[in-house]
Amino acid sequence: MLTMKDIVREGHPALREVAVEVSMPPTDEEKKTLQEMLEFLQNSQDEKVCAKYALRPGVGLAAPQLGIKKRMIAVHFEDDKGKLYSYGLFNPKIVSHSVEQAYLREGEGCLSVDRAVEGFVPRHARITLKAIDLDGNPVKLRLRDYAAIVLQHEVDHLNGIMFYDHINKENPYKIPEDAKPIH
Ligand code: UDB
Ligand code: ZN
Repeated sequence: MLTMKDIVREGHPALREVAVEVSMPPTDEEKKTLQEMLEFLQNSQDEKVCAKYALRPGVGLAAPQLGIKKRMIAVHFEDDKGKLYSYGLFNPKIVSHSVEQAYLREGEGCLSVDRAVEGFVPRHARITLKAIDLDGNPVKLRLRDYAAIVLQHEVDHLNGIMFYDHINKENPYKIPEDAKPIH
């Protein structure tokens, strides 16, 4: 199983590179890696497993965070309505997004960042994302608010972008234009 030791931290070059598309169909190894990424998130949210292996409770993970420069992400979380988003996704692509923005009141963190970084991270409030799921089926997800933010954070990792790249340098707590706070 994957643990925090498998996650690369700031300074690792994979976090700043553009990851390459996975050619379809994925290899067994690619599928296994993506499955393990999803399992890491599930384990990290299980109180017992989390404590035993000292995991940080994660809601999303991108392959570059394992030092793997491939376009694969996993997410596992519930939205405020209790709807579960649990996916391993190949080649996710944001095909459209709202003009309206959203940001987490608490700011963001990252499994690859071992320090607190203060400030609001402006994101699109709504996105439509296309990808191939773990079963090889094309999926089209319409996401809003928290779900949209998590998926944008993970897709950013595939493009070498860290959450703090989006924070206003002069005033980290400047409210982004046309943005609503989440949570
Ligand atoms: C996270 N977890 O996984 F509201 F049960 C963050 C970390 C960096 C704090 C571990 C998180 O937000 N957990 C969480 C939140 C809840 C309820 C709950 C658990 N990520 C994923 C990441 O780094 N992916 O690359 C950071 C998030 C910040 C905004 C979106 C992703
Ligand atoms: Zn991250």
